[in-house]
Formats: sequence, structure tokens, C-alpha cells
Amino acid sequence: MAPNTKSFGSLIDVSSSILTSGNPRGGPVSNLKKHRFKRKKTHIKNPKRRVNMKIKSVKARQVLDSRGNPTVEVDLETAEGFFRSMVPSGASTGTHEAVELRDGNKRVYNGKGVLKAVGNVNNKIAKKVKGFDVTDQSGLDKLMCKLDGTANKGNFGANAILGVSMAACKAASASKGIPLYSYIAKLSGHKGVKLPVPQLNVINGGKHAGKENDIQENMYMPTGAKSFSEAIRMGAETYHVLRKMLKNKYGVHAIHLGDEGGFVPPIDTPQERLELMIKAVGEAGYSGKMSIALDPASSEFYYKDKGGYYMIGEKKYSSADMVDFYADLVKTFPIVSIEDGMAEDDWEGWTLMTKKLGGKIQITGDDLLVTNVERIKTAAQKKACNALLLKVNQIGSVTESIDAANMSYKNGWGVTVSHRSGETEDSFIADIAVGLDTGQIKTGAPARSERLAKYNQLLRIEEQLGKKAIYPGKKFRG
Ligand code: 2PG
Ligand code: MG
Repeated sequence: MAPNTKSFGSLIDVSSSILTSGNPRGGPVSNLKKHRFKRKKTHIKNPKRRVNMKIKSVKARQVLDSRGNPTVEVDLETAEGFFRSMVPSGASTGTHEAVELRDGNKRVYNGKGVLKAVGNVNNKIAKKVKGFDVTDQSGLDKLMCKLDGTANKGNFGANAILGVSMAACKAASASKGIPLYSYIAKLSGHKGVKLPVPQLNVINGGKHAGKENDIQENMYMPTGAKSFSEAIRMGAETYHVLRKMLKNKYGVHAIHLGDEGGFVPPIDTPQERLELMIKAVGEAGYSGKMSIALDPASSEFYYKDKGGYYMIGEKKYSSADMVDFYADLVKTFPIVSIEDGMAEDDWEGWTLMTKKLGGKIQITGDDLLVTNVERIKTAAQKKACNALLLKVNQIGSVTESIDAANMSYKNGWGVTVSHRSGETEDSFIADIAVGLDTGQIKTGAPARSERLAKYNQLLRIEEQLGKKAIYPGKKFRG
């Protein structure tokens, strides 16, 4: 039976923890303040509201992501209303990631359909989680992992499990009458007051731009801003200066956008791209206030079978050559963070890079760690990196994502919450970044609504936190 429109009001607000928690049943926004105030009071004082925490129904469907590929959407119903999540999807995926279940029928969506994962939610997970208390996030996630029965969620699909896990988390925050980021902070043992320094991917390369043997992401980090909103302003203004510059220099083709909203100019040398980025910073008036982060995504240009070498453009590099190459870039440009500078299983290369550059910059593991505590443990033992890139769909549940962040903090590492190149309008990762006090988020250029959904949600959170909000700037690593 289709849910009534009043209840479905909250679905429109899935991207906004404020509206979801303040006004879970929808209704006119003008009533929001009054409504939120009332709910908080009654809820805190009335333990009987626990009854509202039970899952009434779970329904998944196939929708499309920002690349026009199918993905899983989940609507989870409690007495508070309906709560929706949408699952992101990568292109430069690590081989150790949890399984993203695709149908594989080449005649339908090029094999990328997710009807099997959708069916797993609707036919297998839904009935088992009916009646489960959404505020028991780890119990719910454990139950789904147990039912799946594999180490990599290969049975149900991480895309199926994560959809339910995120929707339950939203439902739980609403039942507690607090914003999603505050709820995640409580779940994970953090304060939930730190706005992240954004890593804004303004020049897209590699797989996100249809290129090979190429640095994938060239990002601005507004470390000199005083607040998150100032950081976004700096990022957006500089992005527009860069756009003009690229158009003047290379013509209109240079300002077409890649998967993450950054430009794809016909510039192949990494140095030339960075020079232009820094020039744009100067013209925008932010010299000295904007740092740079890179994600080469080097597993994509590592040729393991042919003796193990990297290749950028036409040039081959050993692991040691790559470290020298990065060291040169770090000397020349204000680079503060390099992610996946080495390939996912080149442990020696990672350790070498961390030894040589880890004292100076952040060395972030993405494909290396895949948000997996076991790989984080190994990396810590080998001193292979000093930061985690946290992607919820790499591991496939909210609880395991929190565990990955907490273990990274224990190692003294930095943590960056990250989008995927295939994204949706769901802004869950904005709330998780604040909830975990990571101090960093990577969610694309300041362009394209699937990217802006996250930055805009962070603007709302900043407004709601008011004076409590902390923007770490240069201290983004915690
Ligand atoms: C990455 C991500 C996100 P993808 O490599 O960090 O930018 O790309 O989602 O394609 O794996
Ligand atoms: Mg990466």
C-alpha cells in the first residue's frame, strides 16, 4: 500500500537532518520551530516513545545515480514517518571493497542493474528487521551482516545492507528528536561540532574524466578560512576564476565537467594543472589561504603484472620514483594531503612514501584501506599511511564506518569522509562527517547538485550549531 502523502513529507527532507528530526512527518516548514520544540520536550520526558523506534516496514527500489547508473534507494518506516537513503557508487573502486551487487545482464543498463540487491532488501532483509529497534544501530548492522553470512557482503550486497543501515540511522535520529549529526556523534562517542575542511575537486582526471594513466583528483582545501561557509565561498569563487582562466586559455572544451563536477581541461601534466590552480587562487584573492590535496588514485595506473610499475602519461615510475615525484610536487605547491599515492597492494611503496613524506603531509589510504578495520590494523602495523578515507559503501554499514573512524583516531590518524564519483541527492555523509568530528570531507567540486547536497547540508549544520561550530582550518587532521 502506498504511504499517505502526509507521512511521505519527511522523505522530501531526507537530505536535511534538521527537517527530518525536527519535523519527521513533514508538514509546512513554517511550523517547524514550534513542532521541533514540542517534540523535544515530550520525547525526552516520555520513555513510552520508545515504541516509535521499531521498524514498521522497509522498501527498496531501483533509482539512478549521478552518472545515470542504477542504484539502491531504501524507504524505512517507523511510527515517526518514512526515512529514505540512497547508496553511492564508485568508478575507481578498490578490489578489497565490500561487494556492490549488480545484476550483470548486459542488455539491461549495461549489466549495472541493482534489482537483485533491491530484491534482497524487499524479500530477505525486510521481514527479518521488521520490529527491530532503529536506535540499536550496531545490533541491526550485525544482524544484517549475519544474515548475509559472508565477509564481504557478497550475498545481499553492500548496496542492499548500507541502504537499510543509513535509513535506520536517520529514523533513529528522528525518534530521538535530535539532528542526524548529533545522533551519529552520540553513537560514535564524539562531540559532533566540527565542520569539515572541504576537499573541492576542481580538475577531474583519470577514470572520472575518461582518461588513462592520469592523476584523478586535484582539490582545493580552504585551510585559511575562518568558517565552513567562508571555505565554501572561497572554493566557489576560485572555481569560477579557474573556469574563466581555462576557457580563455584552452577554449570552451576545457570547461566541460567530469564526474565530480571539476573541469576536464586538455592539460596532461600534473604540474601545469597545479600551476593554473594556484594562479586562480591568486586571482581570486586567496593567496596563502588555500591548500591543495591530490588523489592520484594510483591503483588505476599501476601495472602489477608487468613487473610492477606506475605510469603517468607516457612515463613509467617505480614506487621509489613515485615518492620522488610527489616529493617534488610537495616542494613546489602547497600540497597538504595525498590520497592513494600508491596502489592498493603496494605495501612497500606506501611505507616508503609515509616514511619520506608522512612527517610533512597527510598520506591517506582509500583503495588501500577500503574503510575496513582489518586493513587499517595492517596499515598501522606497517606504518603505511597516516589517514583514512572513509567511504560508507566501501564497507557497507554505518556501524562499521564508525568503527573504522574510531580505530583510525586511535592510531593518531586523520579521517576524511568521502563521496563516491557516482552520487545521489542523499547528504548522509555530511552528517557523518560532523558527527564523527573528522575535520575533513571530500565531496567534489562546488558544482552539480549531487555534490552540493552535501556542502549545502553542511551550511545548514553550521547555521544550526551557531557558536558551537568549530572550523579546524589548518588543523584539519585533528
Ligand atoms: C576516490 C573516489 C571518490 P570513486 O577515488 O576517492 O572521489 O572515486 O568513487 O570513483 O572510487
Ligand atoms: Mg580515492
